[in-house]
Amino acid sequence: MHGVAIGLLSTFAGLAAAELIVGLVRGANSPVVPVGQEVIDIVPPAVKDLAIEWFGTADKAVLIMGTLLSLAVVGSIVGTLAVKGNRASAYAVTAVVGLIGVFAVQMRPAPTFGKMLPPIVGTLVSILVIWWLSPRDVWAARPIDGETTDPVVRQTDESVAAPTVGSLFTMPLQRRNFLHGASTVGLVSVMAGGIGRILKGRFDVGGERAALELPPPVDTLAPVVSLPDLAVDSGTQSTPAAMMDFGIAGVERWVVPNDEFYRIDTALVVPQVPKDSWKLRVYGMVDRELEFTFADLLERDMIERYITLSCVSNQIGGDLVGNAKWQGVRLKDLLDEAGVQPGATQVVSRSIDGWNCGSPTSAIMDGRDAMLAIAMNGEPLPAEHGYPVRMVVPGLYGYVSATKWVTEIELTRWEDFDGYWIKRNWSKEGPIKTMARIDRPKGGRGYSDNADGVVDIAGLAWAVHRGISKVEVSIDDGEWRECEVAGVASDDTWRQWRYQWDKATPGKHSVRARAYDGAGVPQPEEPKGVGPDGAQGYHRVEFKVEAV
Ligand SMILES: Nc1nc2c(c(=O)[nH]1)N[C@H]1C(S)=C(S)[C@@H](COP(=O)(O)O)O[C@H]1N2
Ligand SMILES: [Mo]
Repeated sequence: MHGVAIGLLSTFAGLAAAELIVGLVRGANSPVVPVGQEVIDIVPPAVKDLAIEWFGTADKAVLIMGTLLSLAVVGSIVGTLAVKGNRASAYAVTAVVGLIGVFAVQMRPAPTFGKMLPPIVGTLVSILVIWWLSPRDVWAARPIDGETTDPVVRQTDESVAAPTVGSLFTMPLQRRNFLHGASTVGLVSVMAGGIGRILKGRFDVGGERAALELPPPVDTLAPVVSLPDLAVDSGTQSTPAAMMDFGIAGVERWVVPNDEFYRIDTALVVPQVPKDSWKLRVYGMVDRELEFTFADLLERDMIERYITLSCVSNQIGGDLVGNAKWQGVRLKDLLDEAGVQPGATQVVSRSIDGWNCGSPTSAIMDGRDAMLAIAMNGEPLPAEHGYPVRMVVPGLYGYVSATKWVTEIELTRWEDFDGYWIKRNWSKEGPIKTMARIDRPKGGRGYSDNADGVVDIAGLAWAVHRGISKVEVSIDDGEWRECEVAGVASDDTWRQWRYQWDKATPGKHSVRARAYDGAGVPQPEEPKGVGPDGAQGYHRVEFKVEAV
């Protein structure tokens, strides 16, 4: 027990010391971050998919907890070694754990000495704590079997009599010393860690982001409105978005607010990239290499577009999809300036966090609104959505196009490079599939609608960049009925749809929905999971109508 206590304390003290360094050195992270990050990148795709399936977006928290737990276990072993008189091996194991931390930093993009300091200092502090707390002279401290301590001391110091006292520390003075030392270590650690946490706040981009003034876009796309009468549901909304939004309760809004927008990335901690340190390099198969600062970017003509983003991992009926208003610089303009060479069929984009992806050059140069975005829904990009600059390419899943915290664009051949997820068995091409989602009624047992014979069936449909021409629903597997569709700003956004079922009868029912893209091609019916190129099939919801 005593050894475990020493081990856990030394681990805690090491992590706390590391945290203090994190507060002092920009770009440094707690050792659990690079180690966890390496685990993310190294584990076989099957394990990764399983983790996502089990834990969903909590997978990162689970990974951090797992890493901390492993450290605690190793720490306990180390502490036990130390009290057993095997201090040399205790130090050695601690040093090896520390080296793993340093090694992990080395494996991450742009390793610097500063980034290696947290594991180095943390390890040294751990060793120091083990040395300080473990018994100096094991043999002297070991009591003879059956020997009792001074009864007078027992009466005055209750803790001595506690049954948890290890056999090594039955001597009152030593035990009191240990408790004193342990609480000192605990207290100092909590303080160091706390100070580190507070200091770390300095490196957040929240402040500069709030102060950033966006230049007005020179080119905004006027929403194309084709809405029938919305008197019933749209209420008093007056923004253009209101014409795209039926305003039906339970249906995702046409524009998803930033703080509710889905977030998917491999980053264990959100990269904090100060805009003044940001640079973008355009290189590879181009006539002229280019380099841009954030200020350069702000001086360029900007477009503003509504574009729907989707994750390839979105299940049928899932919510890893959203529509936002993006503002940025057209990628085609930049690439034209650089001069794309013939044969450069792939645009590889890389993030400051090491993540990367490849998009077909054609998808970026064919006139669609592919952009380097700096703003989302009228605000600078939130840090978790790529501040200060990210890519957005209408019509491609995020994993092959939407690089956040982007700092490099390389033109290369399609066959010469495979992006992060392609190496992990996802399809090299990732056009977003046509999909209809039913948001209302919500599925599951016990659903009831206000059953005056009318049930509002409604949701969203997308075939990003191809547009949505028609949505149909089938109730109780009956005939397909055409839905009413809301307006859209362009073919690059999803579209709300609704169907008022006015012959609803009490009892259990089901509804399926299917969408047709702009060319009139219906989404495939055959159900298929998310791998390797996105889910397909009809969304089906079962619900119950209650009599009133
Ligand atoms: N740097 C970085 N960019 C990334 C990713 C990532 O893991 N790292 N994930 C991509 C994926 S898979 C998706 S679906 C989108 C999600 O963007 P969002 O989090 O802003 O919704 O970001 C893309 N850009
Ligand atoms: Mo994704």
